Amino acid sequence: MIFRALVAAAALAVTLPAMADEVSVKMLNSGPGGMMVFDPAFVRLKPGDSIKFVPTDKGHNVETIKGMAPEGAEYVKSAVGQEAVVKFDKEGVYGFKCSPHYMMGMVALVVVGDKRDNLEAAKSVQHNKLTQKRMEPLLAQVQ
Ligand SMILES: [Cu+2]
Repeated sequence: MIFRALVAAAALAVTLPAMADEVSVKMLNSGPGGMMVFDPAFVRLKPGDSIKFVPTDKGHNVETIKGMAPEGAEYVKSAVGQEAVVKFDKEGVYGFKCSPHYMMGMVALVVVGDKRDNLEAAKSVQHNKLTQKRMEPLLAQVQ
């Protein structure tokens, strides 16, 4: 009896496709991390998952930080004030900024899958002092 149930469960696990998830990240003038923030600012994903960047407050966008994306990843730059859905197929570490508020430390970090090939490269990217202060604890969450 138990054996049959286990076989059935195993067959189900194999035949069900891995479900892709979509995570919402709000873009805010003021949030848990202070002024001008992505919320959450740190997101962990499986390959194939997406993030919907929601301009809850207008005047924000999302853009790839140069040097903070896995090789072959698509460069992202959304229009200010517009919702943007970004799909993540390449494993690795992704840094994002809001173009108008990068200097104010509006950054986010996304980790996809288990590969960390570009982590050291991402860590070596230079930001201004305020942005660096926000980026460091995000990078510290990558494992
Ligand atoms: Cu912004």
